[in-house]
Amino acid sequence: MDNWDEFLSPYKQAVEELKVKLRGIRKQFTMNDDRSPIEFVTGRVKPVPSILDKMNKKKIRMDRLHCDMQDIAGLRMMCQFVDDIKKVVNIIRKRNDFRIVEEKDYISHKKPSGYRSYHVVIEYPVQTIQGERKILAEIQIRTLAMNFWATIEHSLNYKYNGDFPTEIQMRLQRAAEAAFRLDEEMSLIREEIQEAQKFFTKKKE
Ligand code: 0O2
Ligand code: 0O2
Repeated sequence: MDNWDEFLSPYKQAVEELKVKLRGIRKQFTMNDDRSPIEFVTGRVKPVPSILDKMNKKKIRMDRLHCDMQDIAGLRMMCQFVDDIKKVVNIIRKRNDFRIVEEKDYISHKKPSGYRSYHVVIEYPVQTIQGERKILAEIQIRTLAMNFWATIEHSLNYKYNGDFPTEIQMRLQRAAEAAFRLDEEMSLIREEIQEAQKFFTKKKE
Protein backbone atom coordinates (compact mmCIF):
# COMPACT_ATOMS: atom_id res chain seq x y z
CA MET A 1 0.00 0.00 0.00
CA ASP A 2 1.46 3.37 -1.08
CA ASN A 3 -0.72 5.63 0.96
CA TRP A 4 -2.28 4.30 4.13
CA ASP A 5 -3.40 7.76 5.24
CA GLU A 6 -5.51 8.13 2.12
CA PHE A 7 -6.94 4.60 2.39
CA LEU A 8 -7.79 5.00 6.09
CA SER A 9 -9.21 8.49 5.84
CA PRO A 10 -12.87 7.46 5.16
CA TYR A 11 -12.57 4.89 7.99
CA LYS A 12 -11.38 7.63 10.38
CA GLN A 13 -14.29 9.82 9.36
CA ALA A 14 -16.75 6.93 9.80
CA VAL A 15 -15.46 6.13 13.32
CA GLU A 16 -15.73 9.78 14.39
CA GLU A 17 -19.25 10.10 12.97
CA LEU A 18 -20.44 6.79 14.41
CA LYS A 19 -19.06 7.62 17.87
CA VAL A 20 -21.17 10.80 17.89
CA LYS A 21 -24.24 8.98 16.55
CA LEU A 22 -24.07 6.01 18.91
CA ARG A 23 -23.25 8.19 21.94
CA GLY A 24 -26.28 10.25 20.89
CA ILE A 25 -28.54 7.27 21.61
CA ARG A 26 -27.35 7.27 25.24
CA LYS A 27 -27.88 11.02 25.45
CA GLN A 28 -31.47 10.69 24.24
CA PHE A 29 -32.27 8.15 26.96
CA THR A 30 -30.74 10.23 29.75
CA MET A 31 -32.41 13.40 28.47
CA ASN A 32 -35.78 11.66 28.83
CA ASP A 33 -34.82 10.54 32.35
CA ASP A 34 -34.86 6.94 31.15
CA ARG A 35 -32.18 4.44 32.01
CA SER A 36 -29.88 4.00 29.02
CA PRO A 37 -29.16 0.43 27.89
CA ILE A 38 -25.78 1.85 26.75
CA GLU A 39 -23.14 2.56 29.39
CA PHE A 40 -20.46 3.96 27.07
CA VAL A 41 -19.24 3.86 23.47
CA THR A 42 -15.67 3.70 22.18
CA GLY A 43 -14.24 3.53 18.69
CA ARG A 44 -10.97 3.14 16.85
CA VAL A 45 -9.44 2.66 13.43
CA LYS A 46 -7.36 -0.51 13.35
CA PRO A 47 -3.67 0.43 13.47
CA VAL A 48 -1.72 -0.38 10.25
CA PRO A 49 0.52 -3.05 11.88
CA SER A 50 -2.64 -4.87 13.12
CA ILE A 51 -4.17 -4.63 9.62
CA LEU A 52 -1.00 -6.12 8.09
CA ASP A 53 -0.91 -8.83 10.72
CA LYS A 54 -4.54 -9.84 10.12
CA MET A 55 -4.06 -9.74 6.31
CA ASN A 56 -1.19 -12.13 6.74
CA LYS A 57 -3.06 -14.49 9.09
CA LYS A 58 -6.27 -14.56 7.05
CA LYS A 59 -4.55 -14.43 3.62
CA ILE A 60 -6.37 -11.24 2.61
CA ARG A 61 -5.18 -9.60 -0.61
CA MET A 62 -4.58 -5.83 -0.66
CA ASP A 63 -7.15 -5.32 -3.45
CA ARG A 64 -9.79 -7.10 -1.32
CA LEU A 65 -8.96 -5.39 1.98
CA HIS A 66 -12.00 -3.08 1.89
CA CYS A 67 -14.42 -6.02 1.60
CA ASP A 68 -12.58 -8.87 3.37
CA MET A 69 -11.64 -7.05 6.59
CA GLN A 70 -14.80 -5.96 8.34
CA ASP A 71 -13.28 -4.31 11.40
CA ILE A 72 -10.90 -1.66 10.05
CA ALA A 73 -13.44 0.73 11.55
CA GLY A 74 -14.48 -0.60 14.97
CA LEU A 75 -17.04 0.62 17.49
CA ARG A 76 -17.84 -0.83 20.90
CA MET A 77 -21.01 -0.34 22.90
CA MET A 78 -20.89 -1.37 26.54
CA CYS A 79 -24.03 -2.35 28.47
CA GLN A 80 -24.67 -3.01 32.17
CA PHE A 81 -26.92 -6.05 31.70
CA VAL A 82 -27.05 -8.90 29.17
CA ASP A 83 -30.69 -8.02 28.33
CA ASP A 84 -29.58 -4.50 27.33
CA ILE A 85 -27.61 -5.99 24.43
CA LYS A 86 -30.84 -7.09 22.66
CA LYS A 87 -32.30 -3.62 23.17
CA VAL A 88 -29.24 -1.98 21.66
CA VAL A 89 -29.22 -4.38 18.69
CA ASN A 90 -32.90 -3.59 18.06
CA ILE A 91 -32.18 0.14 18.13
CA ILE A 92 -29.34 -0.38 15.64
CA ARG A 93 -31.58 -2.51 13.36
CA LYS A 94 -34.13 0.30 13.13
CA ARG A 95 -31.68 2.99 11.96
CA ASN A 96 -31.61 4.02 8.35
CA ASP A 97 -28.25 5.80 8.22
CA PHE A 98 -26.45 2.50 7.59
CA ARG A 99 -27.19 -1.03 6.39
CA ILE A 100 -26.55 -4.17 8.44
CA VAL A 101 -24.63 -6.74 6.39
CA GLU A 102 -23.99 -9.38 9.05
CA GLU A 103 -24.75 -10.22 12.67
CA LYS A 104 -22.65 -12.62 14.77
CA ASP A 105 -24.05 -13.82 18.08
CA TYR A 106 -21.05 -14.81 20.19
CA ILE A 107 -23.25 -14.60 23.30
CA SER A 108 -25.45 -17.63 22.64
CA HIS A 109 -22.50 -19.20 20.81
CA LYS A 110 -19.35 -18.23 22.67
CA LYS A 111 -15.99 -18.64 20.93
CA PRO A 112 -13.72 -21.55 22.00
CA SER A 113 -11.53 -18.98 23.81
CA GLY A 114 -14.51 -18.06 26.03
CA TYR A 115 -15.11 -14.77 24.17
CA ARG A 116 -18.65 -13.38 24.33
CA SER A 117 -20.03 -10.35 22.44
CA TYR A 118 -22.65 -9.50 19.83
CA HIS A 119 -21.14 -8.26 16.56
CA VAL A 120 -23.02 -6.24 13.96
CA VAL A 121 -21.22 -5.50 10.70
CA ILE A 122 -22.57 -2.47 8.89
CA GLU A 123 -22.08 -0.77 5.55
CA TYR A 124 -21.74 2.94 6.31
CA PRO A 125 -21.87 5.70 3.68
CA VAL A 126 -19.14 8.32 4.12
CA GLN A 127 -19.52 11.61 2.25
CA THR A 128 -16.22 12.63 0.64
CA ILE A 129 -15.32 15.40 -1.82
CA GLN A 130 -15.16 12.68 -4.49
CA GLY A 131 -18.70 11.56 -3.63
CA GLU A 132 -20.12 8.83 -1.40
CA ARG A 133 -17.88 5.95 -0.24
CA LYS A 134 -19.46 2.94 1.44
CA ILE A 135 -17.19 1.34 4.01
CA LEU A 136 -17.61 -1.64 6.36
CA ALA A 137 -17.55 -1.13 10.13
CA GLU A 138 -17.94 -3.57 13.01
CA ILE A 139 -19.98 -2.72 16.10
CA GLN A 140 -19.25 -4.94 19.10
CA ILE A 141 -21.97 -4.90 21.76
CA ARG A 142 -21.11 -6.44 25.13
CA THR A 143 -21.60 -6.15 28.87
CA LEU A 144 -19.03 -4.53 31.14
CA ALA A 145 -18.08 -8.00 32.42
CA MET A 146 -17.60 -9.35 28.87
CA ASN A 147 -15.51 -6.26 28.09
CA PHE A 148 -13.36 -6.76 31.19
CA TRP A 149 -12.58 -10.34 30.14
CA ALA A 150 -12.00 -9.49 26.46
CA THR A 151 -9.66 -6.59 27.29
CA ILE A 152 -7.48 -8.72 29.54
CA GLU A 153 -7.50 -11.72 27.19
CA HIS A 154 -6.57 -9.39 24.32
CA SER A 155 -3.52 -8.02 26.15
CA LEU A 156 -2.39 -11.53 27.08
CA ASN A 157 -2.85 -12.49 23.43
CA TYR A 158 -0.23 -9.88 22.54
CA LYS A 159 2.17 -11.38 25.04
CA TYR A 160 1.74 -14.98 23.86
CA ASN A 161 0.91 -14.19 20.22
CA GLY A 162 -2.28 -16.28 20.43
CA ASP A 163 -0.40 -19.35 21.62
CA PHE A 164 -1.40 -19.58 25.29
CA PRO A 165 0.18 -22.14 27.63
CA THR A 166 -2.51 -24.76 28.45
CA GLU A 167 -2.70 -23.64 32.10
CA ILE A 168 -3.41 -20.00 31.11
CA GLN A 169 -5.89 -21.03 28.43
CA MET A 170 -7.81 -23.07 30.99
CA ARG A 171 -7.78 -20.24 33.53
CA LEU A 172 -9.00 -17.78 30.89
CA GLN A 173 -11.88 -20.10 29.98
CA ARG A 174 -12.77 -20.37 33.67
CA ALA A 175 -12.54 -16.59 34.04
CA ALA A 176 -14.89 -16.20 31.04
CA GLU A 177 -17.42 -18.46 32.77
CA ALA A 178 -17.02 -16.48 36.00
CA ALA A 179 -17.65 -13.24 34.08
CA PHE A 180 -20.78 -14.79 32.60
CA ARG A 181 -21.98 -15.94 36.03
CA LEU A 182 -21.40 -12.37 37.27
CA ASP A 183 -23.66 -11.12 34.45
CA GLU A 184 -26.30 -13.70 35.41
CA GLU A 185 -26.13 -12.74 39.11
CA MET A 186 -26.43 -9.04 38.26
CA SER A 187 -29.45 -9.77 36.04
CA LEU A 188 -31.15 -11.45 39.01
CA ILE A 189 -30.89 -8.29 41.13
CA ARG A 190 -31.36 -5.96 38.19
CA GLU A 191 -34.59 -4.35 39.44
CA GLU A 192 -32.93 -3.59 42.77
CA ILE A 193 -29.87 -2.04 41.08
CA GLN A 194 -31.94 0.05 38.68
CA GLU A 195 -34.11 1.42 41.46
CA ALA A 196 -31.00 2.51 43.38
CA GLN A 197 -29.48 4.07 40.24
CA LYS A 198 -32.65 6.03 39.56
CA PHE A 199 -32.79 7.22 43.16
CA PHE A 200 -29.16 8.41 43.13
CA THR A 201 -29.45 10.12 39.74
CA LYS A 202 -32.46 12.05 41.05
CA LYS A 203 -30.58 13.01 44.24
CA LYS A 204 -27.67 14.43 42.18
CA GLU A 205 -29.99 16.77 40.25
P1 0O2 B 1 -5.35 -0.05 21.96
O1 0O2 B 1 -3.98 -0.32 22.40
O2 0O2 B 1 -5.61 -0.42 20.52
O3 0O2 B 1 -6.38 -0.61 22.89
P2 0O2 B 1 -12.98 10.09 22.52
O4 0O2 B 1 -11.96 11.14 22.82
O5 0O2 B 1 -13.53 9.42 23.74
O6 0O2 B 1 -14.02 10.51 21.56
P3 0O2 B 1 -10.85 8.27 21.80
O7 0O2 B 1 -9.91 8.96 22.71
O8 0O2 B 1 -10.39 8.09 20.39
O9 0O2 B 1 -12.25 8.95 21.73
O10 0O2 B 1 -11.04 6.89 22.44
P4 0O2 B 1 -12.29 5.91 22.66
O11 0O2 B 1 -13.35 6.13 21.65
O12 0O2 B 1 -12.68 6.07 24.09
O13 0O2 B 1 -11.68 4.49 22.48
C1 0O2 B 1 -10.44 4.13 21.95
C2 0O2 B 1 -9.97 2.81 22.59
O14 0O2 B 1 -11.08 1.94 22.69
C3 0O2 B 1 -8.96 2.10 21.76
O15 0O2 B 1 -7.74 2.29 22.37
C4 0O2 B 1 -9.35 0.63 21.86
O16 0O2 B 1 -8.70 -0.01 22.90
C5 0O2 B 1 -10.77 0.61 22.25
N1 0O2 B 1 -11.72 0.26 21.21
C6 0O2 B 1 -12.85 0.90 20.99
N2 0O2 B 1 -13.59 0.33 20.06
C7 0O2 B 1 -12.91 -0.71 19.63
C8 0O2 B 1 -13.19 -1.69 18.65
O17 0O2 B 1 -14.21 -1.74 17.99
N3 0O2 B 1 -12.24 -2.62 18.46
C9 0O2 B 1 -11.11 -2.61 19.18
N4 0O2 B 1 -10.23 -3.54 18.93
N5 0O2 B 1 -10.83 -1.69 20.11
C10 0O2 B 1 -11.73 -0.75 20.35
P5 0O2 B 1 -6.45 2.61 21.54
O18 0O2 B 1 -6.00 3.93 22.02
O19 0O2 B 1 -6.66 2.49 20.09
O20 0O2 B 1 -5.43 1.56 22.06
P1 0O2 C 1 -8.45 -6.17 17.40
O1 0O2 C 1 -8.60 -4.88 16.71
O2 0O2 C 1 -7.07 -6.41 17.87
O3 0O2 C 1 -9.50 -6.41 18.43
P2 0O2 C 1 -11.73 -14.41 13.39
O4 0O2 C 1 -11.41 -15.00 12.07
O5 0O2 C 1 -12.83 -15.10 14.12
O6 0O2 C 1 -10.52 -14.17 14.24
P3 0O2 C 1 -13.20 -12.21 12.17
O7 0O2 C 1 -13.73 -13.12 11.15
O8 0O2 C 1 -12.56 -10.96 11.71
O9 0O2 C 1 -12.20 -12.92 13.13
O10 0O2 C 1 -14.40 -11.74 13.01
P4 0O2 C 1 -14.89 -11.84 14.48
O11 0O2 C 1 -14.34 -12.99 15.20
O12 0O2 C 1 -16.36 -11.72 14.40
O13 0O2 C 1 -14.37 -10.48 15.11
C1 0O2 C 1 -13.07 -10.20 15.30
C2 0O2 C 1 -12.93 -9.27 16.48
O14 0O2 C 1 -13.71 -9.72 17.58
C3 0O2 C 1 -11.52 -9.29 17.00
O15 0O2 C 1 -10.76 -8.37 16.31
C4 0O2 C 1 -11.68 -8.93 18.45
O16 0O2 C 1 -11.89 -7.54 18.61
C5 0O2 C 1 -12.95 -9.65 18.78
N1 0O2 C 1 -12.66 -11.02 19.20
C6 0O2 C 1 -12.99 -12.15 18.55
N2 0O2 C 1 -12.57 -13.24 19.22
C7 0O2 C 1 -11.96 -12.80 20.33
C8 0O2 C 1 -11.32 -13.46 21.44
O17 0O2 C 1 -11.23 -14.68 21.54
N3 0O2 C 1 -10.78 -12.65 22.41
C9 0O2 C 1 -10.88 -11.29 22.35
N4 0O2 C 1 -10.34 -10.60 23.34
N5 0O2 C 1 -11.45 -10.65 21.31
C10 0O2 C 1 -11.99 -11.39 20.32
P5 0O2 C 1 -9.21 -8.60 16.04
O18 0O2 C 1 -8.99 -8.83 14.62
O19 0O2 C 1 -8.66 -9.55 17.01
O20 0O2 C 1 -8.64 -7.17 16.25
